Amino acid sequence: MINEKMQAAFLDQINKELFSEYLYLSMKAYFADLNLMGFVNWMDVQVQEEHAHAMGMFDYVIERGGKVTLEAIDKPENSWKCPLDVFEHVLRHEEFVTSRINALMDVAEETKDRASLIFLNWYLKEQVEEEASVGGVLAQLKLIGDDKTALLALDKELATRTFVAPVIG
Ligand code: OFO
Repeated sequence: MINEKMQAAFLDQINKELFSEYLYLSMKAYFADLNLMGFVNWMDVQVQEEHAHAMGMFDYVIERGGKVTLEAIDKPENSWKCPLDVFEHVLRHEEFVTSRINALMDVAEETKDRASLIFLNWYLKEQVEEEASVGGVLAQLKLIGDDKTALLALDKELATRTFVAPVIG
């Protein structure tokens, strides 16, 4: 059975993953308003990934004999200066999430919950990929600057991203 401290840490992280889903949904709406449909698609995949991350933890807590209780989700930001501003926000947010996964691993170590430590390994690896993928788009946006043609080319590229349901754990 999962210990109380570990369960509380997971419940807090489920809330943060659901907030991530909400934040990226808000960013998706921002790009839809700009008619940048490739960026809309990229955010849509991100939304689905965050939902899967939250549900992975939700199912895990239950599987370990714990109880899931949900809290309110914070209101996400809904305006940004430009696509670069959005992706700077995404990277900051993903770095924050990485720090939270590390904090969960600290609790797992502290409470000698090895099953949770193994489970959280997947999330840590996922964060490495997330930061790399966001960093890639961010680097391209920095190169693009004010070049609208280049921005539309990137939009086309981002339209090809597809969601693959992750096998968590
Ligand atoms: Fe759940 O990885 Fe992004 O936030």
